[in-house]
Amino acid sequence: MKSYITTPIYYVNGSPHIGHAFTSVMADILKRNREALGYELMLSTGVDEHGQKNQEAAEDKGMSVTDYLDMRCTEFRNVFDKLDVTYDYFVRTSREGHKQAVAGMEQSIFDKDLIVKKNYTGIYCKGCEEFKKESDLTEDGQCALHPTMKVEQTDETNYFLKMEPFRERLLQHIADNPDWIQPEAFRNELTKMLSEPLDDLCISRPKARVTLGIELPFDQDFVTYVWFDALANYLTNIGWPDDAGYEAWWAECEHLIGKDILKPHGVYWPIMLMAAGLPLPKKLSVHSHWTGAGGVKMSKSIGNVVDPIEVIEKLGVDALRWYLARHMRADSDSQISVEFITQSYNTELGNKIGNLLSRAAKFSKARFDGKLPAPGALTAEDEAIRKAVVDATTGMGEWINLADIPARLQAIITVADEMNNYFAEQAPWDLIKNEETRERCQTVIYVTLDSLRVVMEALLQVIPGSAGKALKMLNAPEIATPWKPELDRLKGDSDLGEIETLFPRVQ
Ligand code: ME8
Repeated sequence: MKSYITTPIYYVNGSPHIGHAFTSVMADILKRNREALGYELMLSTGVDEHGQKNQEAAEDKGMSVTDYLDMRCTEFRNVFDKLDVTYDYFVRTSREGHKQAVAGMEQSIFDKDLIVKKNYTGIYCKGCEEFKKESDLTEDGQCALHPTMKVEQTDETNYFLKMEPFRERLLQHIADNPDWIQPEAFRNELTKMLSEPLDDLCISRPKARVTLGIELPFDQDFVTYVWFDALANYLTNIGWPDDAGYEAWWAECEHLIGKDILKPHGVYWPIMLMAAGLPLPKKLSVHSHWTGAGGVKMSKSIGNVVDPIEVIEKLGVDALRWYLARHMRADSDSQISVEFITQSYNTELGNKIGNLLSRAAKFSKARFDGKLPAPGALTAEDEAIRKAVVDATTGMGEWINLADIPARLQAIITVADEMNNYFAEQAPWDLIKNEETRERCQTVIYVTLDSLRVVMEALLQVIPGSAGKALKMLNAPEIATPWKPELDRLKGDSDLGEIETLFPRVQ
């Protein structure tokens, strides 16, 4: 069983930001989920190195294009490493093999007479790297997504891919495969985009304007349009066209994308694939955006930008991973700020999970000779909390869709509340005082720590560093694959590891 998960490849005209961190972390969570289920995984993430805005960013820094791209590439890799994103393949579109494969794809489509050369007059947004229609622009004539970048009037001869011959077929594919694009709101949006005839897609840029790109195989005065080049990464990463192994991965490919790039992934890419005679990806999982507090777009001038590295340095990587996973919404925007992240870290991870672990584990070590005691007979309360923990974590042992992530974590937080109530009600600190209730105390401690072990095993998919540490403290055995919540895997009367505070409180 294979699963191939992709993230967008990010433009390198600036440093990696929270949006980039987000999609790659979600991809990593889905990867860890599939791995827990026993799948063989391929996760690709990386950078989109061509196009006009990257070229201009290098010029602005006064660097050679190659040095600039290398610098940014290292920066993105470092951030993903710090985020514990376990990518299997880091994409660079400047790679020679990628460039040759893209040119091959273009030539094959050209040979089918699906690419035409013509003059085009229109408006170009460098931010989107796309031609715009008047109707796409704001009242003052700018791109709604990149209002400060200033659209440009262009009058150029270019090469265009015919799109309209494939529109009906794509609509049919969406109708026949209702899960092909999720969530539903974006399926509807895509269907709407496809409800009217499609303009031909400009797939070239004259070298007179843009040099940073892949030369067209059939006309050396042009480079390939950055989107045509970038989208093809999903195939070239897995060895298309030469490596026979690519087909098995491609058949299981799921793209994770933000709503801003729905059109390239929902319209251009499937049509490019159809034109090249290739099958479509298995799935397109779309998410909405993060905004600053109050729903305001993040911007340097407002000062509400959340920098992933600053958050990691202040609160640790798992505070960030947790917030992103727990508070994301696939079909509506969500808000993020350092304050919100701190709050969710302190109250959810710290108070509800970390504290219970350190209280119960420290108590156990202090009162039972450094050990986890063996349980006695279980009461109805013990059985109830154990069942609740299994129920709440079962979802992490099943296939998770991007949009499901927050609900699965909400279930864990709810059960953590119940575990805290159980612990408070059973009051092991009272039970230890009498010889007659000592065994009952052992049982409560065992049930609490074994339940926490189940929770931590489930959380390995989301906050692997902290959950791994917790499992070490508990001296838990290796987890089995496929994973599912299983009780009583901690051995009674066994040594506990060193207990540290998992989520130290941050003001
Ligand atoms: O579009 N909230 O690159 P890009 C959540 N190179 N996610 C966000 C976000 C936000 N506020 N802002 C950005 C490109 N993202 C192309 C892609 S793929 C073949 C080529 C994330 O650097 C989200 O995943 O503009 C979005 O789709 C992506 O970053 C855009 O990154």
